[in-house]
This record gives sequence, structure tokens and C-alpha cells, in this order.
Amino acid sequence: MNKKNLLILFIFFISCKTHVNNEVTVYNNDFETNNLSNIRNGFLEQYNGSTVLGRYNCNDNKGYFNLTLNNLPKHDLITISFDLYIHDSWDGNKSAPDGPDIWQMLVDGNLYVNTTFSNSICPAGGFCSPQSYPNDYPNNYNNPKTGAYRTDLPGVCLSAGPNGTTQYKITKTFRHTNNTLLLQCLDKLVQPNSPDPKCDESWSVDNINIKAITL
Ligand SMILES: [Ca+2]
Ligand SMILES: [Ca+2]
Repeated sequence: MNKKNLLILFIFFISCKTHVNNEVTVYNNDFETNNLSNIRNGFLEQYNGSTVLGRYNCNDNKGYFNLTLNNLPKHDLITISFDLYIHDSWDGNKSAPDGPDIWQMLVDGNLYVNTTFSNSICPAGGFCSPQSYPNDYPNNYNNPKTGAYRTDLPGVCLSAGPNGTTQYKITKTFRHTNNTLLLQCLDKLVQPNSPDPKCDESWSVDNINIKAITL
């Protein structure tokens, strides 16, 4: 490396000084020990060989969970990540009586995800119900399962048909300095013509990890 390149490299390192200084995991839960501490409206179920938080549907068990963290260390940013499983026949942006099938994530009352998911099967050349994810609802029309991590997972309810389960990796990093944090995940699922709404469409969460970051 010549002197000029060395100087450029040196300047690069100096200018990166404001990057992450410290990163602490303040919450981590794969639910395998049935730990529901800090969680309101928590339910556990086995899915695909793992214990998951869920399943939820607002027409069955209120369709939400709240996770509260107290006494967080001093921090500038928070990163929240988890697996979100969208089970069975979600209808995305469809209107009543099938949808819209909305899912939201809030932190301290602020909306970070406000979207719809569709597990519709697309016939060749035919219509299949679009979803908003990875964008916000309304005004976004993406193909079913856009942005998914896995699309080959089994459904939960046989009566919901062959729609299966779609796995998404949700990750959000945002400015946050309070020493408490309230994470809320919830659905506004619509399917009044189903005798068993939670079997028709539901969701669950696994591997929640929350990091507090100082700059
Ligand atoms: Ca698990
Ligand atoms: Ca629906």
C-alpha cells in the first residue's frame, strides 16, 4: 500500500469514530423455557418443533401481546428483532369480509409497522390478493409473501387449506433513550364468515432479541 492509500485508510477510521460504542442484549427469548415474564396476554404453543409466542387472532384471544422492559441501561438506540410467522389464509389488502388483514408493531405507542400480509395462492395468470408488506398499509400492493424469509413452512389448520405459513424476519433499529420500553404487536384480522377465525388465519412470534446500543 502506498502512502496516499494509507492516509485515506487512516482518515476513514478517524471518520468512523461515531459508530457503535457498546451493544447490550437486554432481552432474549426463544420461549423454550416457557418464560412469559414481562409479557401481557402471553400464550405459548408448539409450532414446527419450536415453542412460539402465539398463536394470535383478535377475534379469538384479543390478538396482541405487550412486552415491557424496565431499568434499561443508558442507551441511544434500540434494535428489536424477531421471527414473525404468518399462519394459514391471510388475505392482505382485500376488503370485507376477507380483510384487510392488518398487523402492527408499536414501541411506546408509536407505530413502527402498520402493514398487511397475504398468504394467497396465485393461480397462473389469475388474481391473488396483494399485501402491503414490506411497505405500510394502505396504498401498497406487493405480491403475497414479498420480503419473506421462508415460504415453505406448514400451515397450522387443515381447514384453512394449503396456504401454509410464511416466516418473516422483522428488524427495527430506532432512536430511544428512555429506561423503559413497551413493545406491542397486534393484529386486526377480518374474517367474520369463518366459524373458527384463529384456524383460518393467525400469527406467532419466536426468538425475540432486543439490544440497547450506545454511540
Ligand atoms: Ca422457540
Ligand atoms: Ca382475513
